[in-house]
Amino acid sequence: MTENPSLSNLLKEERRFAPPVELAAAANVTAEAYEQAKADRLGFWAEQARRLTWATEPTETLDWSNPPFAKWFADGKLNVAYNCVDRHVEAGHGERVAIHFEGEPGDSRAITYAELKDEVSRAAHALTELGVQKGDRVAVYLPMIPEAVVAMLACARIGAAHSVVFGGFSADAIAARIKDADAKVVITSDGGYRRGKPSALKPAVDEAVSRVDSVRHVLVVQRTKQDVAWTEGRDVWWHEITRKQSTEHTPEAFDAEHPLFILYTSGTTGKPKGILHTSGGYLTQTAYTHHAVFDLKPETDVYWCTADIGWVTGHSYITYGPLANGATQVMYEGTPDTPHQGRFWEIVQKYGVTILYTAPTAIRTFMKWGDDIPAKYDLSSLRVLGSVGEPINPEAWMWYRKNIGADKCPIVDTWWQTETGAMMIAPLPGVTETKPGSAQRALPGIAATVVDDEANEVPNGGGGYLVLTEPWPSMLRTIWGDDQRFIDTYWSRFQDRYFAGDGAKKDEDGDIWLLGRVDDVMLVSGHNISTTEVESALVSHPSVAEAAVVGAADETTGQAIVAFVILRGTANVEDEGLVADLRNHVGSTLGPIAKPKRVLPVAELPKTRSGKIMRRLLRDVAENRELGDVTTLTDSSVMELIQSRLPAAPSED
Ligand code: 6R9
Repeated sequence: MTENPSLSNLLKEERRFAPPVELAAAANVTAEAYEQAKADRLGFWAEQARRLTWATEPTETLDWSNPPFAKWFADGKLNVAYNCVDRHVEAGHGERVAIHFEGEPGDSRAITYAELKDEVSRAAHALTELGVQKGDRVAVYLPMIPEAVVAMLACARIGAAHSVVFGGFSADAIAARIKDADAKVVITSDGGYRRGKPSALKPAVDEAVSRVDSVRHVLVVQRTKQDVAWTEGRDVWWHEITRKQSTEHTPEAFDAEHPLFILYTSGTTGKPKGILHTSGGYLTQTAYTHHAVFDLKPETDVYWCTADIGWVTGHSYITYGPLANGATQVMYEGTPDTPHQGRFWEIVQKYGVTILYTAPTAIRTFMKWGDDIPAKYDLSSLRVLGSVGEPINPEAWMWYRKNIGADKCPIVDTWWQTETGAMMIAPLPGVTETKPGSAQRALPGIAATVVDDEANEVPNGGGGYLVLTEPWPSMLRTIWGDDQRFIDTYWSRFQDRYFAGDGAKKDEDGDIWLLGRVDDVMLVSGHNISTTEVESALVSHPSVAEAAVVGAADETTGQAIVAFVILRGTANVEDEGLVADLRNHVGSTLGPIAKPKRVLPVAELPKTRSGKIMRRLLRDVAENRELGDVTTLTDSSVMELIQSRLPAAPSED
């Protein structure tokens, strides 16, 4: 982004949706919160911290004497697991369901808060018996089963930091993460159910553990009952060791800054970064944002976040935020199309889900599958819809609102990162007049803005880099074992500001629109064009369900826009006129500068396990290079499919 410092602002969106009157009248958080936080930001967070139960109440809110190393609520002490479980039982809610588990094969299990307390206590004793102590690290490699939540809370309860690794990553990835964190114990399972069949997990752990020295025990949950290799003395069945433990366990209070977990993000280069989160500030912000942004009413709502536990969204909005708030939630093990493409909506109907939190990649997939599928189910229980993970294209937003939200549910598009720990920019469902495709404004107590190359704030209507200008309670504290990398990665591009890596623009009202990673921005004839805007223009064409665009080296324009599109169920791939039509559609929506040079219909796009499109790989394809690292792809055969289509793909101009 050097030739022209600001990002072009091409897309105009005029649609507006007021909050539902009833929701606004009873909303957990009103517009006053913005005023209150603006007048006294630290006082505001101190008040939110009081939503938690502290063994020692903090007197100091923020210590920012050694930036960028923050300490929040430093003299307070608490136990995170106690806050997520025990205190609800003590308050008389032991019979409330904490987790409605729905297995992929159709088995289900309801776990009350009282039962969760017993299970977490037993698991905590079991970890202690295996030699895990306060300050140790435990790696977790599990499918989406309740034991994943129990394992995380058991670690928190005894003051050990967990490091959850996606149950789909390779032995290499597990080994690298175990090594970096020096984990003593790994918690895994025999396998899990995915796409209608049991898939094994333990073999990858066995291989990883054989390459590292730190692991003393592997604790194995029995899920599928498939055969497993067994190392005597090292491997321990979860059900055998937990069965003999007491359900009484006294939680110890730890410092607010005691490490809670490490979660690795892949990053574009080099070794994965171990993002470190601590206890008091993290739990304060995850609990507050879950209460505010979803308007959670724990007595009546049924909440469902479809994320995997191996993603930060699973940490903050399945385990910690919802449980700290005493929510009843659904947890689903499998994929949205097993055994049929209506599985999600069947689950919404079965449990009467009121709040649904999912990702744009899922929404675009549902669009592709067709409107008739959700239409077969009763979705009338829904009242708030959330989105996270990528910019949501306005057309996908509209589809979500109409086909899932019956044109009445507010949509909260939540921008945040593994590093931020909790939501940072999002509408409030009882306050904000929403705009399709915009995350809108920083939440109360959060300071975000958009700056140009020289760190000057851009005016309304301008585009540039998204930065956070004040520390926040759930911020990462460092990169595990590498303070210098923490400083270099996040705090050196702009002085005293956290740079998130994302491009963004402000509209005429000052609302924020995320424009994708700045590494992906395309430079076409001297204009910085965001991938998001071109993709959104393509998705606004009735034939397109999903699009990914990249800039490929071009002799005349510097870079040329290459678009990969997935067509909707009804569109015909062989339709000769369609490609020209799509190019013209983008030209008329955004202007001629944004017209893709090539449009390639494909069946699938390369995505990470959390559903983000990997444009880097598409750039390799578009520039006829050998593919870079594909290990974090959900399905590596996707790239072969795309490459095989290339020679035949029509090229324009
Ligand atoms: C929570 C999560 C972080 C990156 C982030 C941005 C993208 C997430 C978004 C969004 C636009 C949203 N992102 N939410 N972009 N609108 N609502 O996804 O964490 O996996 O660390 O990814 O995801 O690019 O920088 P993580």
